[in-house]
Amino acid sequence: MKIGVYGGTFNPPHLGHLISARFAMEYLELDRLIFMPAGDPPHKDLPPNSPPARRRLEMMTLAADSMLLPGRVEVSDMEVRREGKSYTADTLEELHDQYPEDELWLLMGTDMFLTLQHWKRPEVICSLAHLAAFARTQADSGEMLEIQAKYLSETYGAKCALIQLPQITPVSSTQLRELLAKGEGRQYLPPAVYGDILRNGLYGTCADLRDLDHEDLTACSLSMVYAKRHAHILGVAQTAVELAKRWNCDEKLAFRAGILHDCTKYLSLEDHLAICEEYGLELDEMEAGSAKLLHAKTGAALARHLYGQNDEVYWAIYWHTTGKEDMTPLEKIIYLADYMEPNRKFDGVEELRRLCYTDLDQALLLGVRMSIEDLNERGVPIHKNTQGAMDWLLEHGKG
Ligand code: DGI
Ligand code: FE
Ligand code: FE
Repeated sequence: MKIGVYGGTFNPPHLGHLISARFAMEYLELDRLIFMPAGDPPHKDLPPNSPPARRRLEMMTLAADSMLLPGRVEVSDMEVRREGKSYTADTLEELHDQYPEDELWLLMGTDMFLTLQHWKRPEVICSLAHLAAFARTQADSGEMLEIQAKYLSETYGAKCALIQLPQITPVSSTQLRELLAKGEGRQYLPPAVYGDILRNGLYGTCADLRDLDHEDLTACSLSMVYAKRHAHILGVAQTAVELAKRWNCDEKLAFRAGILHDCTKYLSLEDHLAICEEYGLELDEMEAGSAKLLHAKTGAALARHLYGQNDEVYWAIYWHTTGKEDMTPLEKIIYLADYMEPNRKFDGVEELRRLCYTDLDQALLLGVRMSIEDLNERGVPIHKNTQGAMDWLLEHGKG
């Protein structure tokens, strides 16, 4: 197996890293790629406003996840865990012990490649891994790299690949930190990384989370969930806006409820219960044991208390999983957008989409009915509010 090892401070990780990683994976035909954030980089001091290593590791984890290559791309905490300076030779020894049969490729930028002989134990590095250097600018591609490759090969028996990147993202982490402090630069970051930076006030950003524009609110929400759910969340927000237009509801509120509706989807039951406790949410027995049911309530709580959303948004999120009797138009819209946004695929979804634009209550009835059938088939107990939604629609002649 060919394994790429991409080290760096990732302070912060940005699109340039991801583009070069993806390109290297194809170019070198790597089976796997391991991002390796440095704990304490030996070659440079981190600037004073740098977040701690654990936070850089978390940002890198969000960035790697956004590549949507689960099983192929991972982030290692090996250097963050290790005491003292993060020497690449130590890391490669550890990786070699872990993967004795595999071919390791060390990926790095030009500047690193050109100084490799000054690193600690370059002979160890070159014996345990092949080297791949990214040429960052056109000028890089020239003679210097060739000369260095020849030198490393003659001196240490290194095998080198020079990778000319087709598309250079015109930003460095240094520039990016400056931009972030001025409230700029989000276009250079995976949205989830940008959201993480905002939520934690990193790099001098001091966004008021209770007053974010839609783009920043989106970034924050996406930073709270795995990337495999991003398309769904964006789909719900977009669909909710379209339904709001159709049914004369507030499009902005629809967007915000849609974008935040699943923000707590991947919290543990323990974390859900802690949020419920903090905000005084009352739970029945079924809810208290089900993270699946609780994410609607905790999502609503964070929308209100963390992101400053109003009651309409709060309740639309609160009821999005079960529904309830006598729902408001916005509650119906979020429930239905969640059900039939463009990424949802199941028998009958077309019929449900059509009904959403012709008769909201008929659509709701169909949605609740399908939901109950599905839960019954899977042997999952029906929550009283799900049943309440159904009974109310039938009693009020919507059937
Ligand atoms: O969060 P999503 O996956 O986008 O969708 P959702 O908020 O509708 O959540 C779906 C999950 O909620 C699904 O795993 C089943 C669960 N659920 C929905 N209604 C009920 C329910 N679970 C129980 N026990 N009872 C319900 O009435
Ligand atoms: Fe949900
Ligand atoms: Fe959802």
